[in-house]
Amino acid sequence: MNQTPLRHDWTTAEVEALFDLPFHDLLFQAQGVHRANFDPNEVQISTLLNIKTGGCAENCGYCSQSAHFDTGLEREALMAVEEVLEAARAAKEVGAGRFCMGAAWRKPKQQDLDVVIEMVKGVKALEMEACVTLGMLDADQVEQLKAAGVDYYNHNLDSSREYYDKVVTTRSYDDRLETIRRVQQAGINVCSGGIIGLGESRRDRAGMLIELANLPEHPGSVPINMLVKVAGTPLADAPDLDTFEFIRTIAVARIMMPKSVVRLSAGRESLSDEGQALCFHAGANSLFYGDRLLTTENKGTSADDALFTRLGMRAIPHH
Ligand code: SAM
Ligand code: DTB
Ligand code: SF4
Repeated sequence: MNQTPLRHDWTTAEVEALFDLPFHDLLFQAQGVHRANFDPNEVQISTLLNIKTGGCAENCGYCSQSAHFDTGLEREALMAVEEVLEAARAAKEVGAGRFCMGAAWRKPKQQDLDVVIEMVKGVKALEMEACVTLGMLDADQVEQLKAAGVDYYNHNLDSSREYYDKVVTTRSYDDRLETIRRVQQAGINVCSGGIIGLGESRRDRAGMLIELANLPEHPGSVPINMLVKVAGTPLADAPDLDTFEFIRTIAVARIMMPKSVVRLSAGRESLSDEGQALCFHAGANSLFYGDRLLTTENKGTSADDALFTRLGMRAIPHH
């Protein structure tokens, strides 16, 4: 296989030039990078579970779970360990290699972290990869998660530094980067990406990908979410995003971070099968498998299986 050099010095002009390419030139380049680094007919599948729902202190303008907006979502306490492990077993049964647990917290409290650690240990005992997303972490919390065997920590940058305070004001971009750095330094794989369709510009999309690629290490997983518009949130009426722009973003992420797994994440409900196929062609090679994301609907597993068959793709537990 070709060794694509990993770069951490992308400039805005270069990345904007990628976005500006004719669509097929961009996809051709992305597919070339993809093939040099991955089997293009394989897709990794992860299953997601919201282990603690709603009531979050942060004000992320897209989120159904923020306590700042009335989205009609009912708050739920942290789930019981056994209930979570039952869901993990079911996910393993359908072939998921990674079990991702999300909690609507700004930062976990110690008593809650103790419970999450039991969940992580239980998932590891099933021989699955364990991923958690719990908000910001201090160094001690990162160490506890590392010791429990967490494989991935999800913490998205979500947008560019410049656009960030249009979306959330209860934390800063640097808070976000700091947690990511701590996680990386502890040797936990980072899963970090963002949301497209927040009303940001192409320059913001480029800026976000540059921040991700210019981290000391490229995140192992890069989830690219399309905004799911949630009634009651400030972004409920965000302008519709051109699907081609979403696909372009995946392609540019693939070119910039050639060895990272790029996950076609939220928003698949509003993509056609053809749209999803173009996302795979652009270099996406992972998705969330299951009927729900955290609080919103996802494509069902039988629809995904049918699509994989039609495209001659294989679902694999991990890369
Ligand atoms: N509270 C933690 C945090 O913010 O890091 C973990 C859970 S949070 C819901 C995880 C990610 O889900 C967010 O960073 C965002 O990228 C994504 N997300 C949340 N709501 C979304 C929506 N309506 N549309 C698309 N992505 C969304
Ligand atoms: C990520 O980037 N996307 C996932 C996962 N990481 C945690 C979450 C998507 C959430 C979509 C909105 C919802 O279901 O509430
Ligand atoms: Fe809370 Fe995460 Fe939702 Fe922001 S995205 S409101 S931090 S659950």
